Formats: sequence, C-alpha cells, structure tokens
Amino acid sequence: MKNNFIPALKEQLINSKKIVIIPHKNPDGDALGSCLGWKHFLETMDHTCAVVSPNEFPKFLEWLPGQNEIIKYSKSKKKSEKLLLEADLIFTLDFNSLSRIEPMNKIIDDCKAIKIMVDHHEQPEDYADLIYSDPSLGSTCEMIYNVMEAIDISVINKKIATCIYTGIMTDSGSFRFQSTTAITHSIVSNLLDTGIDHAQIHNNIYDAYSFGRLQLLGKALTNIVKVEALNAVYITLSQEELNQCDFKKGDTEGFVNYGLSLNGIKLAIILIENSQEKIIKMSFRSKGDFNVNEFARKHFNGGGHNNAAGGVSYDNLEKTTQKVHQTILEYKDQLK
Ligand SMILES: [Mn+2]
Repeated sequence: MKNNFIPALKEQLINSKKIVIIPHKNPDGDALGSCLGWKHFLETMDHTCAVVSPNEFPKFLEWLPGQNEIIKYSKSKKKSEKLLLEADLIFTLDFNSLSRIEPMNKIIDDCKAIKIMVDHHEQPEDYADLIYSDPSLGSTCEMIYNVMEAIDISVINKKIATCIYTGIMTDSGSFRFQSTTAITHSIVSNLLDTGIDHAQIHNNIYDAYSFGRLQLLGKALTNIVKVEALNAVYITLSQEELNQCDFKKGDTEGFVNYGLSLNGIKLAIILIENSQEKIIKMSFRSKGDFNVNEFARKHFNGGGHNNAAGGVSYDNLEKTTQKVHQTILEYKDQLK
C-alpha cells in the first residue's frame, strides 16, 4: 500500500455522502465478501453505502450478511444507474479493468464520483483516482482488512469478519495456495476472535451442492482430457450438458481445480459453453512457474494471476477445444 493511500482515502470519506461499492461481474466469495465487509465497516462510521453488482451471484453466497441488500444491475438497471450517477465515491473491489463489469462500465465513464480501486490482480488499468493494487496478496478481502486496520480496527465486528473471512478462505483455496502467508493467518486469527463461525462458513460455501451440480461435476470429470505426455488437462462442458443438470450460475465454480488434483499436473483448463451469450467461458489454473495470466492474455482474451486466470472465446466449443489442444502443444517444453 502506498503511503498516501490511507490519508487520501480518509479525506475522501470525510466529504462523501453517497457511496457505491462494485464487485466484478459473476462475483465470487472474495468480490462479495470484500464489498459487503467494506459496506458494513463504512456503516459503522455512519456512511450510507450501496453495493451494486453487475449481475447475479451464485446461490452458495446467498447467506452472506447483507447480501439481500445488494442491487443487481442486470435486474434493476434504472435504480443502479441512479445510484452510480448520484454517487460521490465509488469503490471498485476485486477487479482492475472496467471490462470486468460490462455492460455497467459505460455508466462509470459518465460518473462524477471519485473512484477508488482495491484489487490484487495483475496489470491494473488507470481508471481510478486512488489505487491500492497488490498482486502479491491472496485476496482483496485481505487488502480490505489492511485498509480497515489502518482506519479503525476496533470496529471490526462479527458481521464484517464473516464477510472478510469468506473472501480470504475462498481465494486461498481454504488457505492452501502459495499466496497464503503468516500475515494471512494472523489476520484470520483476529477475525476468529470476533466470534465468527468458521466451520459454518465453510459448510455454507463448500457443502451446499444441489443434486444437479454434483451430477454436472460428474460430467466434467468424465469429459476431462489429458494432453498426451504433457502435464496438462482440459475439461469441456457443453450447453446441453449444463441444461441436463439444471445448471444455475456458479455451479461450475471450482471444477477446474479438480484438474490440478491429478498427480504432477501443471496446467488445468475448463471450457464452458454459454449459448445465450454465444461465448465459451474459460478458466485456467496452474502450479509452479507456468504463467496462466500470460497464457490467457496471449491466446484467450483474458488474464488474471500467475496461477489462476480467466478468458473467453468467441468460437464454438469444438473450435475452441481444438485451439486449446493446439496451444497446449506449443508449450510442450514447459509442460513436460
Ligand atoms: Mn479475488
């Protein structure tokens, strides 16, 4: 965090009356956890805030404290636009490129509000007036905790801690990814001291599969392809397969990680067809030095972190699958 971030933020907060907090499209535990945690924190300081999400969020997050107050742009366009245009301060959390909030990004350009970005993805854009960007940290929730700590740690209550814990847990793969540090654990220790029910939080997120989702996981695992002698796998899910399993948003969350559970694997990719948007949504995961941020940026209109990235293809599923296979072969020296 740059030295001037907290003083500049404090100054903005003194003068702000209308605050809007935005997560990225298809928000995950870290995006919603950071937005809601930050909202609750600001409310303890008598600020009025709204969280405006570009679209729906998955069912397994429909228990987070305050989630029922989130305004969804996809459902309430007028209300969202009014909030955004009237805001004097806008926080964008867990993303660093306005393309991540499409089609809401068009309104952001017309907003008079001061914009503040807090995010841990690589290569931030420069749309914000104030930026706290740190790709070395495992989650935006950890960053938001750092901000809260610098402002007033004493107001972090159970409700705030529950939101922050959720994002740290989900973005760290339950504290097992490389980015998990001693500091992460010490933050978690402070969060536990507020009395949060960490076992219940884990249960809410990971043990809440619908029958259809479990069946869809079965299909994903059946469809997994290992690329010849290389330590790379990819999974495909067609729209038809999604329909057969009564697909709901968020159902495929985490499926790509099963590819990484294979012994020795360095790269795992999942391709999910969305016939309505006419795209193939892609997720990339890697272990060690294989950089999926670069891989996704160069070949699949995406990006993210070194070991976790997203992307999109506008070809059909068959063509995209062929391209994935061919592209993996181009990296055969790194994937042996
Ligand atoms: Mn995140």
